[in-house]
Order: sequence, then structure tokens, then C-alpha cells
Amino acid sequence: MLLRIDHVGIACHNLSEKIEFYESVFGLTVVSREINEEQGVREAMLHVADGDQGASYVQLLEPLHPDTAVGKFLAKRGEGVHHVGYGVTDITKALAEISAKGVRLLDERPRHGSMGASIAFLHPKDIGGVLTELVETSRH
Ligand code: MC0
Repeated sequence: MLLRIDHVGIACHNLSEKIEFYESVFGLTVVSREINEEQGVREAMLHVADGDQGASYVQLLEPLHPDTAVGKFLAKRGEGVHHVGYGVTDITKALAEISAKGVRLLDERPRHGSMGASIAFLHPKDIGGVLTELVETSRH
């Protein structure tokens, strides 16, 4: 069901500073910068690698306001890994299969994600404390 790790989402206070850090330490390149009002984030995708099943990225996330998913996470836990996004072929089918196994869906239907992807989140309390995102993309 899972094709690859699409991205690792990392919460930060200052997106520009964190981009500079990833560029200078790891030599990564920003391929996309977006504001997603629905998700309450300003974010950047930095390309890591290409594989048979598509590319993988680091996604840096800065909250638009304190009262957002990432804002609350930063207040509680500080900067760090916020979620893991896995690539899937058919997100609607994957959501139905995962839900049937008793995992709570945070999104019953896919939403708009980074770089035109369809995304949906699964409840971290049902996945060993890891906020997990499914990503269906046409970019591979
Ligand atoms: C919260 N919790 C987490 C967590 N965020 N656990 C692991 N990883 C995270 N990222 C835990 C808290 O520690 C707490 O546990 C419990 O979940 C409830 O948290 P809360 O602070 O009371 O917050 P809630 O319940 O209002 O919301 C948490 C929830 C929410 C995960 C349901 O953040 C959510 O719906 N997230 C999905 C959307 C999202 O994260 N969007 C931003 C990225 P305790 O034990 O203390 O009770 S958008 C994105 O990334 C897009 C642009 C893309 O990829 O393209």
C-alpha cells in the first residue's frame, strides 16, 4: 500500500532560517514554497532524492498562527519531526482499507496538499504516536 516515504514534515518557528540551515548543512534545494491556509502553514519542500516510485522531500513547516496544528505542536513539544508522509497510489482506496482496520482518519476525504498532491492524515494516537499522512501525487 505504501510506495515510499514522500516527505518528513518538520515543524519550525522560522521557515527562512530553517531553509538556510538545510541548504547549507545538507546542500538541499527548495523546489516549492506555499502557504496553505486550510492547514494553517507556510511551508517549503526541499528535494532529497528520486526513486523508482517517485521523489522524497524534507517539508519545513511554519505555523501561520499559534492556534493551528503546527502552532500547537510547537508550543507543546518545540521544533522537530511533526509527521511522516507516505506516497500511495490511490488515496481513497488506502483510506478505506486503513479505516477498516480501526485506525481513526483525521480526514475522511483527501484535502489539498503541497505541490498539488491529495493528502489525508491518520490519528497519531492510533499509529504509535506518529502523525501519519497519506500522499497521492501525479508528480512521479
Ligand atoms: C498532536 N499530537 C501529536 C501531534 N500533534 N502526536 C504526534 N505528532 C503530532 N504531530 C498529540 C498531542 O501531543 C496530544 O497528545 C494529542 O495529540 C492531542 O493534541 P492537541 O495538541 O490537543 O491537538 P488536537 O487534538 O487539537 O490536534 C492534534 C491533531 C491535529 C493531530 C488531531 O494536529 C491534526 O488534525 N493534524 C492534522 C493536520 C496537520 O497536522 N496539518 C499541518 C500540516 P496528549 O498525549 O498530550 O493528549 S499540513 C501539511 O503537512 C500539508 C501542507 C502537506 O503535507 O502537504
